[in-house]
Amino acid sequence: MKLAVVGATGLVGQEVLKVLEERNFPFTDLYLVASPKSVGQKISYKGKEYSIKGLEEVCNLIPDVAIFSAGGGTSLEWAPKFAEKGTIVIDNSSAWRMDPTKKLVVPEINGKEIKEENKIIANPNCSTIQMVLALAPLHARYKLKRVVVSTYQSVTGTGKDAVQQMMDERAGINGAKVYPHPIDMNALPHIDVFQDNGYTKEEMKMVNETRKILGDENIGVTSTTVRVPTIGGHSEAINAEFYTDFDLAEVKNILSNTAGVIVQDDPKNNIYPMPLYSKGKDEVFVGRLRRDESQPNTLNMWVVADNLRKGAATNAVQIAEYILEHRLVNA
Ligand code: 2RA
Repeated sequence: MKLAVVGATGLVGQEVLKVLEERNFPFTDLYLVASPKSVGQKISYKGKEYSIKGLEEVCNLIPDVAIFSAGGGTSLEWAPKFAEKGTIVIDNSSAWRMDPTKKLVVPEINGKEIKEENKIIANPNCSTIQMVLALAPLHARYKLKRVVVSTYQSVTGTGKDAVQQMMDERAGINGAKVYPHPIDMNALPHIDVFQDNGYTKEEMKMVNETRKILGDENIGVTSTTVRVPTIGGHSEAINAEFYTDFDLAEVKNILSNTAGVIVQDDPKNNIYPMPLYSKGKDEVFVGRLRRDESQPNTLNMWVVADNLRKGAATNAVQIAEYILEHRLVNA
């Protein structure tokens, strides 16, 4: 099995390498790809040095699987070229997510949708992944009617320069500028670009991707996404209305028995999920479970996950593991 990691020097690419190492992902060859200015530089993986290569060179080496975390433009141009040669591309960008011919996969929810002919598989947006992982088992039991979500998203979701901007501001240095406003000691209700309907692209990702992954176009979803000066992960306040009523103890039990979800819900002892403690973890943490007392069949919860892990790298590696386990790759 020949594996390529495209965008190997970025925050997500670096996390992909960590996850591959931790999970002892089985490959015979590893090709690391980054922008032309990084070609020839070395990256160490499990004590071995790998030289960074260019896209064309690695495309011609025909890896069995390529995990792309290099932005939408690179994916739009190069994923089809890799796929044409027979490589399965697992793509972290938003380029292919809403393409009706492409699967949008969270393996625990809809891994079964992946078929041998799917050569480009889309990894959902980070804020969507953690939300749907918590909602999917509740949707299966009580059927979702409407979701209202507000996010508190880590600067790591923007990339290295955004982390630098926050750190520079904290140190009083006039340095990196990624956001249109200061981010430290601030909250920006602005993630990705604004659309004609007044929502940001990030907000519409949460609407459209949720419906596609859960396979139900009738679920109402509305979202406000906010960047906050945190690093460990994204947090979400989710208000979920169901068609049927639920028992809170049963909700807790369902979530506690959901693969990839950890319930941290003991408010009397100040136990609830926090981004500081989700950093480097693969699970999605759920807490503050309570009834919305303003209307029937409605649940409030607080969901936190490391956006670079389950929100990106871990989910992508899990897709690669799924296609290996189910022999959907000719390696
Ligand atoms: C963010 N959702 O946090 C993005 C990263 N894919 O900005």
